[in-house]
Amino acid sequence: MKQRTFTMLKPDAVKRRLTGEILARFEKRGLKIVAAKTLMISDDLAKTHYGEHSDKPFFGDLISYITSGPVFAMVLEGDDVISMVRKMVGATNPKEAAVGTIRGDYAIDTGRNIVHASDSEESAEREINLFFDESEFCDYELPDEDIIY
Ligand code: RTP
Ligand code: MG
Repeated sequence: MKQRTFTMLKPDAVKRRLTGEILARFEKRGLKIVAAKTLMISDDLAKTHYGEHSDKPFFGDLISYITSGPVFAMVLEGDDVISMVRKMVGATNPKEAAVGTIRGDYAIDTGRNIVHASDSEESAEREINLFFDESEFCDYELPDEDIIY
């Protein structure tokens, strides 16, 4: 089932120059980047994006962290891409994330866990619409799609 998911490299990933390396993982897996941009997240956008955590004790730190520098936001497309990217990202606490996952390979601290990915179809639709306009999407065929699928 072809899906789209919202994925974001957090400020620590961008500052540590890991953008290319992490993008390469998604590309090599066969996922298609259909929209992407670097941006500074405003306080309002951060609070809306992470609204489900507004009553958690870590909410303030989470908002400060995600607005502390540029993020690299993207929409990835592929079969069952929502759960696939969550698996590639790994557990929220990088210390518990499996080696081979992005968090398991590049991060140590839950508060600096370098990547976000939508956790459900509802989240994906909400987050994609929050970060991207229709005009920012590219509709194209990859030449090796018949090899990957
Ligand atoms: P994300 O939304 O960023 O992809 O992360 P996630 O689904 O794996 O985890 P979630 O429960 O949605 O939490 C969002 C972010 O809040 C921070 N967090 N800190 N100190 C804590 O116990 C704690 N729990 C969560 C993390 O940065 C997490 O990515
Ligand atoms: Mg989450």
